[in-house]
Amino acid sequence: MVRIPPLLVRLFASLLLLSSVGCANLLKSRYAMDDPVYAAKYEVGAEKTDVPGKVKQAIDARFVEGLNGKYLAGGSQWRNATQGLLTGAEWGYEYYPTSWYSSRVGLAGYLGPDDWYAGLDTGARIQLPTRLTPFAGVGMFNGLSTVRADASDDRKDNDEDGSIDEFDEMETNVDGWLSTVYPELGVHWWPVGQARITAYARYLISSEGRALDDWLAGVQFTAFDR
Ligand SMILES: [Ca+2]
Ligand SMILES: [Ca+2]
Repeated sequence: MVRIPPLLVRLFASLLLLSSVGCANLLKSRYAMDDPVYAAKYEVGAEKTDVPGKVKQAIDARFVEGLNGKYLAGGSQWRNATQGLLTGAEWGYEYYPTSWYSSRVGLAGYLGPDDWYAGLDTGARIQLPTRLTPFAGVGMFNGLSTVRADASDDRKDNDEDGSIDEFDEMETNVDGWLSTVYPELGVHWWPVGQARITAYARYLISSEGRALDDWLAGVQFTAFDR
């Protein structure tokens, strides 16, 4: 029987809880009362008949200034060069010095059929200070990468299967240092005041040349605090 790590169970449980809270919260105009700054501002909610007031408290996300939190993201990257799909995860930290700008730093690792890479990802994003907002960002990745190469002609049993230089033998080589920079576009949504769900697409520009540029799409969940 496959054992599921307790951390994954906890994470899944909190996501479920968040989504149910988030769904119930969709009907509330004061959606971010779990955040002290928002709660102080909208302690007295708008009257039922005050439609502009209701709308304002339903979309206002200026309170995010000063929030910081940990995030977990999962993504997929299409690698044109090998016609392979890499999947990976990122774990990091994001901070809002202002309500319209955030910066982040995290560890990222991606694995595909022919190669993998892992390292440090940093980025910055600008957005509207609203509950649902598009954003634009830039980021940078620096780390190690590997590549799978043909090894059927080097007189070694590279894959240790007992036969040397069989027809489709491959070996994995550490490629060395990989750096990519990327523009990023996406959407942020705050189901509650101290949690954010983000979807993004990045165009990775590789230090290894334009033939290795890739598209990456992902979803990020961030739990904030102040
Ligand atoms: Ca072999
Ligand atoms: Ca070989």
